[in-house]
Amino acid sequence: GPQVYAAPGAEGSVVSYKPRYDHFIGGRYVPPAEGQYFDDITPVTGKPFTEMARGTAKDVDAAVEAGWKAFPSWSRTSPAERALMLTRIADRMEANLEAIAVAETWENGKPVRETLAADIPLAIDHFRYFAGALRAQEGGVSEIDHDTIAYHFHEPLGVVGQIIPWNFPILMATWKLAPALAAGNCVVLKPAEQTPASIHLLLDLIKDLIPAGVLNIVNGFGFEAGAPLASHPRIRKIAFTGETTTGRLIMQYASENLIPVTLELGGKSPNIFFEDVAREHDAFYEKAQEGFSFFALNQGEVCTCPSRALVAKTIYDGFVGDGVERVKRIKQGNPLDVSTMIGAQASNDQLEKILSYMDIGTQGGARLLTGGERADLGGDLTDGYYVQPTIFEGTNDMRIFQEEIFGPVLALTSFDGFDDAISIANDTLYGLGAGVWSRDGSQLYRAGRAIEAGRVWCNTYHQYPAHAAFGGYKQSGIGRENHKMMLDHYQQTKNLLVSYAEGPM
Ligand code: TXE
Repeated sequence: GPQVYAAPGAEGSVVSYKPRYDHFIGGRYVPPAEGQYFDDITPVTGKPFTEMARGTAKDVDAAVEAGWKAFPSWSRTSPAERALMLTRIADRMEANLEAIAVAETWENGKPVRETLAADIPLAIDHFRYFAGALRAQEGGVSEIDHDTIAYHFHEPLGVVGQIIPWNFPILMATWKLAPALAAGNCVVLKPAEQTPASIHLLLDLIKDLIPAGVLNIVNGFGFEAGAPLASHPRIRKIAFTGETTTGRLIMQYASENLIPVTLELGGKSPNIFFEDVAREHDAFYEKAQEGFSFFALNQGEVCTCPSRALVAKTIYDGFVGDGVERVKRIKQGNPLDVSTMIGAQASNDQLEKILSYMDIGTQGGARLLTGGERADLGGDLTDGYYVQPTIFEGTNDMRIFQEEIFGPVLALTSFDGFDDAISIANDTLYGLGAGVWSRDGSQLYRAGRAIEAGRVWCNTYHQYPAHAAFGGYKQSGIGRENHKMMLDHYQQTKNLLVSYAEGPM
């Protein structure tokens, strides 16, 4: 590929958008019932580039209806047939990798080197993984007595609702779509209002592979389109990724209909560096330094962002000094340039939220070690939403250590011994991710088991393979994503209890 991809709309771009996108319902594009559209803005330049149908309850009704119409025949397809569809989707995505990656970058502001190497390949693999997992799934048979048998079948739930965020638009859609479709459900998906376009670009590439009504997409805002979906009396499950406060609402809506909910919510993940990390300045030390700088990956807009670093007191000055130098070298620039390492925040709201936390940090008594401001990259990028990677030093009781900022802002502190590290790590409402770094396997194990989080990376960070379970403890959520266990989240168990006895019971 080129060094700098052409911006969509410019000559030579691998992406071309339609001027407007409608909802996708029952296998075709349908204009919004209320006739309203809203602008989709690229964070790269801060300018609108296409417009989206603004969904309301009427559109959601039509989409749920279309799902139920498709469900009887879709739910009776064989696992082999559904797995084949998923692998075909994966193949189609792979053949169009560059276009999807550039679209995702344009939509979200993240560097194209990541969308090319991580976001889109991970999404592709996710479809392949669930195709395989489905083929390998088995039911159960047990003997109640010699003439009586209990069969356990997996059955799909029906039409399910899925509401996704803007930080990994395609990957988050894939995490929800692949298991739901594999399991034989029909889906109504609502993309985040900040980032709907890349999902529509993907849809255009794959829609001929999916039977009409099996996948329906309603665009729009949280209260206008998301709430009617999550509270719709005819959906059988709601899956949500977003803010913890919104997650509470989703659970309330779902309680009206008594449907299952999976929630993937916020985090304030600790990244712990034990003393022995700095024993030598070798390749392992470099790897740990890289792990320290990962708070800025994806501009910090990751639910598992290692946004709190805990460094052993005895190595603090040297390790942090090296870490700050490394963070200063993170190359910020045009997200479409393949050498860029940090791009733009996804929206103006997010930019403002992050900048407000710079003040909250300073006013709360934290010490700024690097960054702390909006980055002006000049030219077309001047109005884009760029923030410098930032490190604050302070204590775990400060707001910047307790509240999810969702930006490239690290809250850094020290600890004195193993127990202190664990107690600081667990002193949070959240429990999504964590990192532990040590040369001592037993220390890693003990720390990993003691931290209250659904995913603890040991001597690594920010890896998201399809076959490792992902999800939150405490207020970070309910349920899991990834891993074949997800099929269970999208299925119910049918038990047939059969008597083969020929005589009386
Ligand atoms: O989230 P929302 P926002 C965190 C992060 C970020 C903050 C705010 O800290 O700064 O949340 O982001 C839909 N009924 N995370 O406001 O509102 C909405 O349209 C139904 C962490 O964007 O939770 C979008 O599709 N749906 C996070 C989705 O919910 C509703 C990822 C997420 O939006 C709704 C994103 C309602 N009442 C933000 N209100 C993570 N953990 O990965 C909103 N939505």
